[in-house]
Amino acid sequence: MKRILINELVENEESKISGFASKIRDTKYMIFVILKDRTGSIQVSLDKGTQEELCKELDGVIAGSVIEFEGKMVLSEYVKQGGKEFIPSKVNVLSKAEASPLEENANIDTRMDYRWIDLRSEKNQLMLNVQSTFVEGMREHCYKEGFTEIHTPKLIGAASESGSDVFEVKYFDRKAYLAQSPQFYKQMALASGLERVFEVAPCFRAENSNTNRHATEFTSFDIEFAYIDSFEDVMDFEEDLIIAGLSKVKERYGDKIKELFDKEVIVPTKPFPRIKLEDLYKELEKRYNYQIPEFDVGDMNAEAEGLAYKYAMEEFGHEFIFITDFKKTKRAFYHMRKNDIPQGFDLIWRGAEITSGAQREHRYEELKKQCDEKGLTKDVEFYLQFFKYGCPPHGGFAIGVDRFNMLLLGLSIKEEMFIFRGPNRLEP
Ligand code: AMO
Repeated sequence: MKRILINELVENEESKISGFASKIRDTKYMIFVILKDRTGSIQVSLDKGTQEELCKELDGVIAGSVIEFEGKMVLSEYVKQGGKEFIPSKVNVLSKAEASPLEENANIDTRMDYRWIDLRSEKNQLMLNVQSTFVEGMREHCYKEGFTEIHTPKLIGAASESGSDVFEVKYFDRKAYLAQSPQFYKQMALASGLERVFEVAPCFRAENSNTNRHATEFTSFDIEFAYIDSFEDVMDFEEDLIIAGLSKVKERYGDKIKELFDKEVIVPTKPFPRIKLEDLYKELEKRYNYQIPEFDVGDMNAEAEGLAYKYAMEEFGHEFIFITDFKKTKRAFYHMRKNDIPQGFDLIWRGAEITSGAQREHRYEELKKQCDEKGLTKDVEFYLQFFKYGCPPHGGFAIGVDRFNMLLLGLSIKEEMFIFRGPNRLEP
C-alpha cells in the first residue's frame, strides 16, 4: 500500500499514513498517538482490549518516534483533532526515539544545539515554509521577467565586498576567501551578454558582531540587470519583486502567520516612499530629536533605521522606505556616481535594512578611478577587466532572505535561520 498524507484521508478507506508521533498517551483502556506529517496531524486510537497485539508494538515507544499505521480514518464527535481519528489494523515503528533532551521552554542556545528537534514545532515548520514561499514568489517573478538564474563561485581569490570582513581559507598552497557577496560575478554575467540574472545563495561575512540581525553566513537574493536608465529602475524592479514574494506568502500563509506569530502580512503598495539621506536626517531631528553621530554621517546606523521606519509609517503609512544619496566615502566603489553622489539606495523595512542596491559604474575608466580612490585597484584587477571589453549599463541589489523573513515573523535571526552561523556557532 502506498503512503498517503493525513489531509488526503477519506473516511472508511483503507490507507497507510506515517509521520512523527508528537504525543503518545497511554491510558487504562486506550493508547492515543498524535501522528503528524507535513500536511497536519491526526489522533490514532488503539483499544487495549481488542487490539492487544498492535498495542504491544508500541511498548516503549515514545513521542518523537516515527511510526507507520495502516487502517481507516473514521469520523468521531469525541475527537478534538478535527473530529477525525485513525483506527489502525497494522503498526510499524520506523524509528524509535529516545526521550527528547529539549525541554519545552528551552532557551535559544539550547534549542540551536538540538535544532533538528526544535524545528519540528508547528511554528518553526511554518517559518521555514514561509521563507521558501517568499523565495518561490520572487523566483517566479524573475523567470516571468526574463531573468536567468546563475550560480557563482563561493571560493574566490579576492575579497568581493569592500567594507565587510572576509573569511580566509587555506587553498592548497595559497589563500582563498569565502564570497561576501556574488557582486563581481553577477556583474560579470552582464558583461557576458546575459541581460538579467539572479542568484539565491550564501554570503559569508566575518563580522564579529552578536546582534539579532547579523549572521556570519546568510542567504542573499541577488539581482542584476542591464539597460537601465538610472537606479530608479532598480528600485522600481525591487518593488515588484517584493510585492510578488509577499503576495505569495500572504495568499498561502497569511492567516496561519497571524494565528501563530500574531503578525500581519502587508503587501505594500507602489511606489514605496523614497527619501534622500540628508532630508531623512532633517526629519529625524525635527520629529524625534535624533542626530546622527559624527562617525555615521553620510550613512545609516541601526538606530536611524528604526526611526526611518517610524517616519515612513507616520508620514506615508508605508512599511518600506528607500533611502538614497549616501556619501561616497560610505558606499562601495562600484556604485555609479552622478555629481559625486552614489547612485545607490538602501531599503528599510520594519526598522532594519533589508537591501542595498545601485546603478553600477560600467565605464572602465571611471570605475578604475573609483578603485584608485579607495586604494583597491590591485585587489580588484580581475574585476576591472570585466568592463574593458564592453559592458552594458546596469544595476542591481541584494535582499537578505533571512533578515527579511525574520522581520516578517517578528523573530531574531538566530530563531529564524534554518541553522544559524555566528561568531560562536559552528554546530550543528
Ligand atoms: P549588503 O552588504 O548591504 O549589500 O548586503 C545586502 C543585504 O544582505 C543582508 N545582510 C545580512 N543578513 C544577515 N547577516 C549579515 N551579516 C548580513 N549582511 C548583510 C541585508 C543587506 O541589506 N553587493 C551588495 C548588494 C548589491 O548592491 O547588489 C551587498 O552585498 O539584508
